[in-house]
Amino acid sequence: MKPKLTILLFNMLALSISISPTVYAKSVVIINPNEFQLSPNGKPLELNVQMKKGEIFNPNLGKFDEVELRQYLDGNSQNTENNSLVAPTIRTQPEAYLKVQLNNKLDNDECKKQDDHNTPHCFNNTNLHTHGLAVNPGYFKKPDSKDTGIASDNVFINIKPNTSQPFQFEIPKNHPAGTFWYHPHLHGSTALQVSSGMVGALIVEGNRFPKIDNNNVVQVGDIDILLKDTDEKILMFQQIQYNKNGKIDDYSELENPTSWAKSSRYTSINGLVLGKLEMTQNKFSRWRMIHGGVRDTLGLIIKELPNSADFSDDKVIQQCREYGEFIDNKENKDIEKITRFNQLKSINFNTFAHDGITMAETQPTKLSVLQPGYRQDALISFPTVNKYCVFDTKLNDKNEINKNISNKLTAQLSENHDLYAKLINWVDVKKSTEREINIQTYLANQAKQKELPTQIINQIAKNDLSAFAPYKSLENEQVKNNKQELNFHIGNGFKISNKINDMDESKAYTGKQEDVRYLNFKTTDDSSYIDEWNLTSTLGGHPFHIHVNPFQIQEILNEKDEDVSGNPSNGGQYDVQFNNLKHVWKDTIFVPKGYTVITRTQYDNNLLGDFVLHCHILDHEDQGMMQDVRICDPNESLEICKARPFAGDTPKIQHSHH
Ligand SMILES: [Cu+2]
Repeated sequence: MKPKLTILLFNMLALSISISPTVYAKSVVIINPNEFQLSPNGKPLELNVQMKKGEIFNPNLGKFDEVELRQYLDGNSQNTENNSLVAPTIRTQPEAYLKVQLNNKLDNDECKKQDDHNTPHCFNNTNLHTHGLAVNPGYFKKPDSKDTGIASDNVFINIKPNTSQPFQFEIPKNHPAGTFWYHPHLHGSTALQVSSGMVGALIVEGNRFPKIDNNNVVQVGDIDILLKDTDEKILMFQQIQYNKNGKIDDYSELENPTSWAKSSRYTSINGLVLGKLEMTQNKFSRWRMIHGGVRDTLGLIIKELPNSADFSDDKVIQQCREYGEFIDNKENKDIEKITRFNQLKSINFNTFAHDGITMAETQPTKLSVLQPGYRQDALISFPTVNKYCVFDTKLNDKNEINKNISNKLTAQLSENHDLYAKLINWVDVKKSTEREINIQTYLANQAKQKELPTQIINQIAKNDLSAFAPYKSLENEQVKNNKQELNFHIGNGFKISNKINDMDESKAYTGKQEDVRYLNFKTTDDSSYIDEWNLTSTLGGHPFHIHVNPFQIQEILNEKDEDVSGNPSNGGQYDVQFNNLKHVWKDTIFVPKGYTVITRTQYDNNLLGDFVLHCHILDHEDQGMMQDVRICDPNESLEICKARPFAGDTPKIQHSHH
């Protein structure tokens, strides 16, 4: 029997469309989440997991919904007033030992292990994953110690209610500075906990200056050097799910592709729906955007609301919604409203980092596509004191996790852009005397102030940020002969195959050692340790994520085998989602059905061990779209590497504590 999901995917049901809000949001200002204060005496951060009451604005009903959800809280904070449904930000730096004590204070619900571990279960058990950090995936343990040990980024441990677990993340000296995030990752309860808002920013802050010798950059620096005096917005996008009682207990509320869309809920930022973001005219802010939601694609676009400088908050929200949230589809096109929407001026995202990794250039873009797990860092400035609407526009179906089968408002805007525009938040711009400058001039000015070498200042002025891009390109490297292949498939479960475009040998997660994917072992036929991966999907689109080691995009081939990762203004093939990703480093990449995503990776030999790769639609992951991987010692053969027990079965000592 085919699962219900498959039937739903093929039955594009026409559901009724409703838009009749009479009351709009209270004016709520989006502020950065609270931050953990790092203890000077090296004591760990106290990260509590507990139920917490809060409220979320519901634009469809024009009222706040009372909720009670699993949340991360700062165990040392006296701030009980704060009811924002987002976890505190962790800020750390290269070479730091980030210590966290995770205290699971959820009720002991005496969960029983399911017969099938791919049936979601044990929603009060948890653990902790540092998404995107290149850190040890295992345990630290003193050889003479009898206790369980101190965990690093180990997603196999199970922290039960009323227990605590110490973590220590050793951030390597060469770790990139950037925007990462943390969330629970226990197979079975990941989606439900992340859907409750258990997501926090994890920022690695760098202070390294680029070094030059004989006009060559011999050591890259951190872009943070240039942005020390720049305003920073941490924007955690969440898709917080809850039932009519404001709770989330039943997994069936998550598990099919229509659930989020049908709920008509809005993506929140730092726990706020339709919040107000405060900016200053012509002053760049660094937006650290994190997609911490479970299952909705974001296509962000910022539009200027004409003559709106004196609008009240309510009027801004009302007007933004009128501009963007109109009913439109293939059968029923409202050309007038489409034209009106398109004529609104757009603001550029000057994106300079994907998934926390600084690129060799800033990329101006009007549309910022964020899939679950993605991060983007962008510099944004607003030229007028008008108000601005930030919309989530509807992309065409193959680029979206949720197909056009719900009462989400849709608008077919052009052949290439099957867009609709749902308001996410809006921007209030404070008047200033600053003059408008372009992004290259802004960054070059910052570099001058920091007294960087003239050569680097000149590079920055020409949009060359290679002095700040941490990884060397693998595009010209020799790769291993045996390519890594992976296919996502849905059919009698949520599955992965080790062959591209293959359904027959695809498997749901087994957790068995025989199904571990071994990487990085010594082979006789070549000397290269660089892996090339080919990623495909035979049903739906899935964000591929692998822990610990990021990868570099080489090519993204569409259904016609055209590479769409290039730049269309230099003759590249247009693609709404994948343009300009060629040779960009990421840790999560969307794989639509029919596409082939080709990446390269060089595993960090200081971070050997056992971890996972998976689909970042987290309810897919909980139901089996996950695979165990082991990074072998490059000096050992596959046979020797295979002989060691897998961490998922028996936690083992990875690394001695030092
Ligand atoms: Cu998936």
